[in-house]
Formats: sequence, C-alpha cells, structure tokens
Amino acid sequence: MGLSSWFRDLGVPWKISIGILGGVAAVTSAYGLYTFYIHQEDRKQRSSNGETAGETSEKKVLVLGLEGAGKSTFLAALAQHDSPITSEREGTKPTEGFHVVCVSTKGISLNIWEIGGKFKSYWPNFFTDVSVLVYVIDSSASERFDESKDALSKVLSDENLKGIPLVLLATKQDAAGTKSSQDVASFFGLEALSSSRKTEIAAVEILATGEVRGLQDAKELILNFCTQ
Ligand SMILES: Nc1nc2c(ncn2[C@@H]2O[C@H](COP(=O)(O)OP(=O)(O)O)[C@@H](O)[C@H]2O)c(=O)[nH]1
Ligand SMILES: [Mg+2]
Repeated sequence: MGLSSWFRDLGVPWKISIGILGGVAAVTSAYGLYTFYIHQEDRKQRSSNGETAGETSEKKVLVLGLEGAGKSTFLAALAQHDSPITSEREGTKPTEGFHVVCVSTKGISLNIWEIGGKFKSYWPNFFTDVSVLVYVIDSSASERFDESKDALSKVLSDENLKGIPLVLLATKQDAAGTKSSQDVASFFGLEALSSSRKTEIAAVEILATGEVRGLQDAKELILNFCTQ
C-alpha cells in the first residue's frame, strides 16, 4: 500500500489532524530557521564592531618594574588616552602598595594592576590569574639595568607566571641619554626569554605636556597577547 492510497483511506478527522500537525511542524521549522539567521547576523554585527558574541571578558594585566620606571605614568596615560594628560598626572608620586585601572576595549576589560616597586617581596602575592605581564624599564637609567634585570629574572622564575606572555615596556624614550628599545631588548635578553613565553617590546614616551608616543602600539601588543 502506497503512502497516497493510505492517506486517501483515512477518515476526515485523521486527515484534518495530520494537516494541522504538518502545518505546526512547517511553522516551527520556519521560526527555527529565522531565529538561527537573526543570531548569525547578530554575531557578524558584533564581530565587525570588534566585540565577541559572549560576555565582555576580563583579563588581568600585571605591571611591574623598579620604582620610578614609569609604571603609574603608563597606567594614567592608558586610562586617560582620550583626554589630555595634565601636569598633575598620577605618575609623579610613588605608588604605595598597588593600584588598578580598568580599560575596556574591543569587548575585553583589561584590569591593569601596578604593584609598587619599593617592596618587591610583595610582588608574588599578585601573581595569580595573570594574562599578560608588563615589565617596565626606564630606558634613560642604564645604571639600574642590572638591578632591573635581576628583579625581572626572579619574577619570571615564579611558577605562577610560567609561560605568561611578557611585554617589556621601554619608557622615557624622550629623556636625555635614553637607550633605544633594541638596546633595552638586547640587554634584557629578550630573545632568550622568548624560548619559554611570548615576548614583545614596546617603546613609549609620555610627556607631562600630554604628548604621547608609542602608547597605542603598547596597548595593542597587550591586547593581542590577551586574546591569543
Ligand atoms: N621624561 C619622561 N618622564 C617620564 C616618562 N614617564 C614617566 N616619567 C617620569 O618618571 C617619574 C616616575 O614615574 P612613575 O610613573 O611614578 O614611576 P613608577 O614608580 O614606576 O610608577 C615621574 O616623575 C614621571 O613624570 C616619560 O615617558 N618621559
Ligand atoms: Mg607608581
């Protein structure tokens, strides 16, 4: 017995029920396809806006370096990027303990932690859940490079920071007697460090006048490491 003759032999109430069921199935499928299409369009829209489809993700960026290296100035510049930096910038007084700024960009919330350089023994208390380590070096203070390199090497040997991407931030590129980012990279052995983690170097100058160079590139490097 074929399907069509089976259907012909059914009573009218059965035919009506099957018709209704078929109609409901067709409407449900069309609705499913429609919502799938809308979802895909929404995802495309979000990704073209630089956002991800899910929640904004939070990343912890740890900023370390000797006292006076330029950590607070960097954080203040990142936080104030769209508005002029005044001469009363936060970077002029030493940071006691730690300080955090949050920068949201491209669907990522960067929680950027500066740990004061005075008490290095406290640094390891902040080594959990770190996405990127930014190590700040005053490029104009080559007499402190040895001290800074020793401190960095202790930091990188900590288990909690194993394999965590590293951005060396060579600050004060405008200052007298400053070393270029290539010189800083070679002194700190960036190439050797890259065998155990992703590494990059960024050079910045952040002047009290509000003039800033290299900040956007540094921010992009940090973001890239957060999203890889
Ligand atoms: N010329 C110059 N001075 C800077 C720059 N960045 C920071 N400084 C100065 O360096 C000093 C120490 O900076 P700060 O951010 O407090 O260092 P931190 O101790 O690492 O937080 C301050 O007087 C800043 O104004 C820079 O790019 N160029
Ligand atoms: Mg500071």
